[in-house]
Amino acid sequence: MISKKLSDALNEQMNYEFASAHYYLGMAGYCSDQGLDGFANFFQQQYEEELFHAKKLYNFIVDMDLRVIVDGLPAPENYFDSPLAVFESALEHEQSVTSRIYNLMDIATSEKEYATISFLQWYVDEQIEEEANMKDKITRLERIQGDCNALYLMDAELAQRVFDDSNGSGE
Ligand code: OFO
Repeated sequence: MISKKLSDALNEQMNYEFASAHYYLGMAGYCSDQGLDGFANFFQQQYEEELFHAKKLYNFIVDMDLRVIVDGLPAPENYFDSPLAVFESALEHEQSVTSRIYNLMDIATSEKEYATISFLQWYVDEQIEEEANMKDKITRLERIQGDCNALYLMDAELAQRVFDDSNGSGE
């Protein structure tokens, strides 16, 4: 029987994933406003990916016969100083998600809830890709600096990103 503490923590993470989607939509809006439609697409696909993460948690909570409790969404950031600042903020956000997943895993492990541990392992693995993806964009933007041609080439590349909901990946 899953404890109330673990059930609450799973709901909290589900709500955090919905908030993450909202957060990335704010970034997409900023990028569109800057004329960077490829960057905007990257964050729109990230929005879809976060909804997938949230709904995966929703389904698990239901499957475990627990109660889903949907919370309100905090207002996301809508203004940034540059595309680099957007990705720095995204990386910081993903690092906070990783730490939350680890805390959740600690609770499940301490309660010997093996089904939840197995379920959460997917998120542990996913966070490696989430952080690496943001770090890669930061490295490239630091190299680009004020080079507009390189920025638009990167924009064209990011326009190709498509979220694949068959496996939850959007590389
Ligand atoms: Fe759901 O991993 Fe990003 O936030």
